[in-house]
Parts: sequence; C-alpha cells; structure tokens
Amino acid sequence: MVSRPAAPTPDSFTSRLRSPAVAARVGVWLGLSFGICFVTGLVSHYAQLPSHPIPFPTSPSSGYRLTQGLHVISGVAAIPLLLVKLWSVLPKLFEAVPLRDPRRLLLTVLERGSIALLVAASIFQLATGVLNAAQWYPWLTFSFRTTHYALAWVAIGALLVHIAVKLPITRDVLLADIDATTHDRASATAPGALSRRALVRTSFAAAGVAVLATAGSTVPWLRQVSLFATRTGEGPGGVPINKSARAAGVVESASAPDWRLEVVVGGVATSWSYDDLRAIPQHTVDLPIACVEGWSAQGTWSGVRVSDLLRAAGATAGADVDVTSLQQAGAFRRTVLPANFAGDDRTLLALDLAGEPLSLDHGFPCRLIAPNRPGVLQTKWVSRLEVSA
Ligand SMILES: Nc1nc2c(c(=O)[nH]1)N[C@H]1C(S)=C(S)[C@@H](COP(=O)(O)O)O[C@H]1N2
Ligand SMILES: [Mo]
Repeated sequence: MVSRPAAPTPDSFTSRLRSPAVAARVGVWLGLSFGICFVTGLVSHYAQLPSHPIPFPTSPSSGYRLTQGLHVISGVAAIPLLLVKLWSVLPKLFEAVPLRDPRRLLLTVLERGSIALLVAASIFQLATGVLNAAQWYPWLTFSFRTTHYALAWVAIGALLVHIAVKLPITRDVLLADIDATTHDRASATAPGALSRRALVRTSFAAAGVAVLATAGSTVPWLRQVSLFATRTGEGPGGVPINKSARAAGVVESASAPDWRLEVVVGGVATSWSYDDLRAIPQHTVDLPIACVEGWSAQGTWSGVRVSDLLRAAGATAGADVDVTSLQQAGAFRRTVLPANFAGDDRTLLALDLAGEPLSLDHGFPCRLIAPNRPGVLQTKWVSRLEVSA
C-alpha cells in the first residue's frame, strides 16, 4: 500500500520568519498602500461618472494626474508586500477547524471567511489593475471599472474587519522587538535564510523598486529606470498615443476634406469647417493627458474654446455637453462634458499640439482637452458637441 503524504499542519512550517512580527510590519505598509489606492480609486471613479451630484472640480488642472499616478503606484507597491504577507501567514491556512465547539466554530468561520474575502478581493484588484494598465482586457464579459469599483468596497470592508480583529496582537508585536517570540507559533523556531529585519527591509525595497519602475510613466526624470512604464512620453508633441486612428477606424473620416464639426443647441445645429475653426480666436493651454492606466504627459495645446463655440451657437452657460467622436464603436466614442468643464476657459477643442497641427493619432482634426479630466474622457476626432437643454 502506498501511504498518502500527510496534509500539512501549522507545525509543518518551522521558519521563524513566518511570524506575526513580520506579518504586522509588512501589513502596516500594505494597509497604507491599500488606503491610498482606495481613496484615489474613488476619485477616479467619481471623475468618470456621467453626472456629478457635487461638481468635480476643474482645478488643480493636474489633480487627476496626481491622484491616478498615486493610484497605480500604490497598487503596484502593494504587490510585493501582499506576497510577503501571504507567505508569512501561510501556516494559518492549515489550522484545524474546531468542529466540536459551535461557538469557536462560528468565530473561526467568520474570521477565516473575512480573510478569504480579503485575500481574494486583493488579488483580484491587483491583478485586474495590472492587466488594465498593461492594456490587456481579458474581461470581455464584465466592465472593468464597475467590477474594480465594487470589489474595492469588498476589499476595504474586509480589511477594516481584519484590522479590528488583529488590533491587539498587531499592537503587541509592533511595540515589541521584531525578534521577540511571545506570539510565535510553537514550531516556528528554525532560523530562516535571513533575519526578520532583513526580510522586512527586502520587502520594502521590493516595493520601492516596483514604485520606481512604475512612476516613470508619470514622473519624467524617472523614465530611465522605469521598466514597467508602458507609455514613455514618446509620440508627436511629447504625448504618447493611446489608441491610434487606425485602431479606432477613423483614418478615412478624420482625414476627409469635407469634415465638419456640428454644434447642436436645443436641437438646432450650426456647422463648422476646419478653416472656420481656425478663423476664430485661438487659445493656448498647458494641460496633461492623464490616463487611468497611470501614465501621463503634459502637452501645449492650441485651439478654440468650447465655451466660445457654445456661445456662438446660442447656448446659455450651465448645461452639460455631449461630445461625440467620429469613432463608430467603443466605450469612449461619446462622453459627457459637465457644465463646469464646458464653461472653463481652459477647455478647448484643440487643433494643435506643441505648435503643430494635431497628428491623426492625437485626434485630428480636433480633440477635446480639459483641465483635471481623466484621459479617457479627452475625446479625440470630435465631430459633434450637443447641449441638450
Ligand atoms: N475617440 C476616442 N477618444 C479617446 C480614446 C479613444 O479610444 N477614442 N482614448 C482616450 C484615452 S483612454 C486616452 S488616455 C487619451 C489619450 O490621448 P492621446 O492618444 O492623444 O495621448 O485619449 C482618449 N480619447
Ligand atoms: Mo486612457
């Protein structure tokens, strides 16, 4: 008869590195990353809602660049921290379930259930976030933003429960020396390959490297060291290209000589040729494209004020504006420009970037550029503005 290898028990794990002392120290920084990620994620979600009960501000113009950069950076930093944390508490997974004592059983199920939820939600959030930033979208069946947003609440809720449950032991081990053994499992006595202090420092260093490797997509002078920065500031006018005109299927329509911009107010349309737009007052603004994926780049844009076009078409200020692209399909072909954005003097239909007419890939003949607006809403190849009221 072949004997089945015994399932591991907590006692099968003997390294003294797998300890509450390590888990708590790494956990504090992991919790901090999650906190930053959660708050900045809420900002991004709110900014992308089609209507805002409380207006999303147009200033500071680089606010979204900062919050979304932080969102992606803190998410990336959390990955090595989460891995070390999970490794350090792995023996807990094999603890026996107290089947005989109903009260302890209930508590165990609640505690482990909340941890299972936390671990699952965390892994899901970090994995989908990374995939989204890498522009690989395997989730054809669900919306990234809605799901990522819903699971953020699950993760943060489970995290708060976890912190509350672990508070006494966390406080104890953080106040004690890192090598103290009071809270260790009885079997965790074998010296590890490195000291606890070295393991914690290595985890922080790994998080630091992950941050540097990502931050280059937002912070120009970090680009040299940023292996993970998928957009590196190359592209016409120093602004990367996200979706090309070819990928959007607009090469023909955007370069057609008879292209016209329609401005519709109260059902009445006025129509502008490219030369008409060139003939009215031009304005120049320095504004970033700040993508939800975390990369961003500053550009010098020139063109016409959206508020000038709306006023010329007879619109009174204070209404939201539908912005439509030549692009025929895709989630970003139509966006809503809230009234406070439409009324901001810096909000342009840009014709030029860095003193040159827009390239086809940057949105020629004209593209929306507004302050403090997520990149995904800076519509390219605009064909129509419509005020509904
Ligand atoms: N019509 C249209 N506009 C669009 C997009 C798109 O796919 N279609 N992508 C958006 C996204 S996600 C970003 S980050 C910016 C990028 O602009 P850029 O390619 O000029 O850098 O354009 C936005 N405008
Ligand atoms: Mo984007």
